[in-house]
Amino acid sequence: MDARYKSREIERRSLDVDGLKRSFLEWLVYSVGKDARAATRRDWFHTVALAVRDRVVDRWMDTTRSYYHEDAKRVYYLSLEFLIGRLLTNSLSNLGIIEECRQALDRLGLSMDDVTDSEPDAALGNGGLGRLAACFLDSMASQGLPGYGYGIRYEFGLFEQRFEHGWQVEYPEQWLQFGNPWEFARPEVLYPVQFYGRVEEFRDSVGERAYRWVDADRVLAMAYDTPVVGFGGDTINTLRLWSARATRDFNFGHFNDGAYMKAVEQKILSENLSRVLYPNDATETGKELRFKQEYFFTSASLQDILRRYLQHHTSFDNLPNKAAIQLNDTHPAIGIAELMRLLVDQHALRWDAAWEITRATFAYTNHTLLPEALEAWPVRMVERVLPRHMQIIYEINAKFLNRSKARTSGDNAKLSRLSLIDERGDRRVRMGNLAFLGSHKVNGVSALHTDLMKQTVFADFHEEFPDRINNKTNGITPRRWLKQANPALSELITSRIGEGWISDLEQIGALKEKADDVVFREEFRRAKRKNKKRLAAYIARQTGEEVQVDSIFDVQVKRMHEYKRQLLNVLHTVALYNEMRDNPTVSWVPVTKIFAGKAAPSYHMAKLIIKLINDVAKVVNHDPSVHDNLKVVYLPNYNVTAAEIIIPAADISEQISTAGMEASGTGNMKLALNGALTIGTLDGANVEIREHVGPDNIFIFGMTADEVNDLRVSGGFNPREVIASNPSLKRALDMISTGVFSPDDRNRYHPILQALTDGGDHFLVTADFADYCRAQEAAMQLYRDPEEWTRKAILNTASMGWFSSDRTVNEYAKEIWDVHPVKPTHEGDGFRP
Ligand code: F58
Repeated sequence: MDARYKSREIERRSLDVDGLKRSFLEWLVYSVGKDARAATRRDWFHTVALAVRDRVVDRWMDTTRSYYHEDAKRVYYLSLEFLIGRLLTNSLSNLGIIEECRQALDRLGLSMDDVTDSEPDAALGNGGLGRLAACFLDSMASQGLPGYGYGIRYEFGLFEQRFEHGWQVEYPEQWLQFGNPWEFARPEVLYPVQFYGRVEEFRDSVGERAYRWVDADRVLAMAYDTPVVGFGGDTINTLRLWSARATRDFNFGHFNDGAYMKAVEQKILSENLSRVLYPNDATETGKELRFKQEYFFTSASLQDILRRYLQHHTSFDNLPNKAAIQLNDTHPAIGIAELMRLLVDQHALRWDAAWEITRATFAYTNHTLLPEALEAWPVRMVERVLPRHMQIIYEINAKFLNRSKARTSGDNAKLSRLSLIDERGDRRVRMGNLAFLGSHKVNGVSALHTDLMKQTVFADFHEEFPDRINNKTNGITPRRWLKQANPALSELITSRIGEGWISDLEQIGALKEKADDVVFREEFRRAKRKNKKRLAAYIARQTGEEVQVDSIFDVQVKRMHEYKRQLLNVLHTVALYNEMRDNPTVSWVPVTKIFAGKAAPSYHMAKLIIKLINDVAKVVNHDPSVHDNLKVVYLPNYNVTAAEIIIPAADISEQISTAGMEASGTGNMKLALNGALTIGTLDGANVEIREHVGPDNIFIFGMTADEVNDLRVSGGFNPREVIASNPSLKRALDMISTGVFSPDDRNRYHPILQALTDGGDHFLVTADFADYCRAQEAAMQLYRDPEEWTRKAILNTASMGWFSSDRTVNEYAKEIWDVHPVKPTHEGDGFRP
């Protein structure tokens, strides 16, 4: 090879400061096309990202090649959402070259923060479900597991949230506007995906009845690949996202007639499939487009998986030994019918053989018990959009119900609950039932949630298939949520116990003994204070509000939903405000209530609660009689990037959902790992967090899931009585209902009051209020004793080792996927970070 090329090759891989600097200059000029004097921050971000990407490409190919050569069993994580956030710091951190990069930029007169802050946040998800998928990608790569993510490359991610007069207003999130340096477009990786049309019956070569799907519309799915850098840079996995392309760019007939609009109409319509992420959380829109999105990415992914499998194999018998497909919720569950179609219609397998292969290949994770969030598509729509799949679903159902009939000794009510079709009213396909039946394993995401699955949504299925449901408590990646988001605390931890915790979070347990070390406590507090200062500056920039760094940072950040009970928190805020005003001579512990989170655009009650919090903030923050002892802020546009600033700064973590309703929660884990003390109900993974951190180091309050259930079964309770008997609650509600916080519109909050009284207070806000206030009071008292507070905070951090997503994916790998780590062979680049 020409020596000049050779040296450039080496340059591309160089990880030292000089090599990085030279690469940056080269990339800036030759790829971004800018002179250093004219380059904007964004240009520098693109430059650095492209140079970093160079450093992963060889290792990425090595990884892919190793999987191929070993014909390793792969796991395919199918998810309609990947909430990845920014990738620059993450890639640098996992490659172990943050400092080198900082210095290289420094030599160019640039600040690393300016460069990293120019990266848009990739928000291809709504909340916990999407972020879990992103944490799993990081963990699979860091564990050396052959894992692929498959999803949609949405042109618009989750909407940008702004506040106008305190109301949430949505704006499009144009994350791709300036290009995405991390992705590789693969115009040659293209699969047809069909919709509509009809099914034709015919006789195959041996005279058997067979079917083909004809006269369908076609869209193409084109791949975009993003390398997923594992910690240490040894394994680089792939996230493959599909983008919709029209089959014909122009209809020339129309175009020649001068009907330009008509000519491009078809193109725009088919490409709408990957246009926008549905922003709904918990309630399904029932939109045909959403259903088509699900099928679009699932079909393309399955075609790609089968193509890869067929490179090494001629029969499908081995598919379950070479591919595990994990369904992240029911969004890709149509894949069960699709794989049956591919195997039976396209590859001429017999039904029973195909069904066995399908079931052995798929596994399904459930993320919610809320009935309104369980997907059920109208039969009429499925029939129209995917006629062959509807037939297949009927066939699966008929065979299953026939078999069950004998076993249930004709219990018709049970059979109708087991059916894939909900026959009540408008007939619907129950995607949860399809996912259950077509999978060999079904899991919940916390111990409590898995138990409740067995008792509620899947009780009948659990009776039929007692070994199928298992639990996989969620986890979070310590790389992003501690090392990267909280450098102050990470460095302190590493200085005491070494850096083993980054890839083996259980090692963080060694900090437990440091909880009694005064010097360590002091340093732990210093790290927290640094993070609080950073957050205070962020709050000032975002909201104009000045908050006291030494106040309690009481944080509730998550999607806005009634079951998550931000309302309970704001009611406590009003009650505390009243107490402070009533007792001005008491020396109050200053409190800053910090909220963030988006509401689904059509979820009116959630939006009204956001407005209430903003209205309360306006009054409280400007009332001199509380002497700045109470501040309320609602940070706009919560996303992964904001979370990385907020979470490390929290003193208190609010995890206050109505017991039984939050499947797991993962924010609860991030906050506790960063040394926040939890105020929470015994819901989701809070139960397990309590077991790990110990009951003395967490503030538990409220009704248990069993108590909630008993209360509901016995016909509910009378919230009016509860309100009448609690003067502080009554006063807070009276203030809200009489317009103290909404003088411009006194009736604004009637729907909230209504829901809490006549509506029966479904989420038990009033029922849990008194105990919540007690827990808050206990936390405030403890905060007066900084040593004791810090001791408990350290114990929280030190006890969260088990909640690493490395542990979670290893459990999936062993107990569901049967996949094993593969060590890639790297061809002579000498790279060892
Ligand atoms: C969340 N679900 C659960 N759904 O609410 C949370 O408890 C759990 O920790 C997390 O999954 C991970 O297991 C969630 O985020 C969604 O965002 C769906 C998006 C699509 C529409 C329905 C809700």
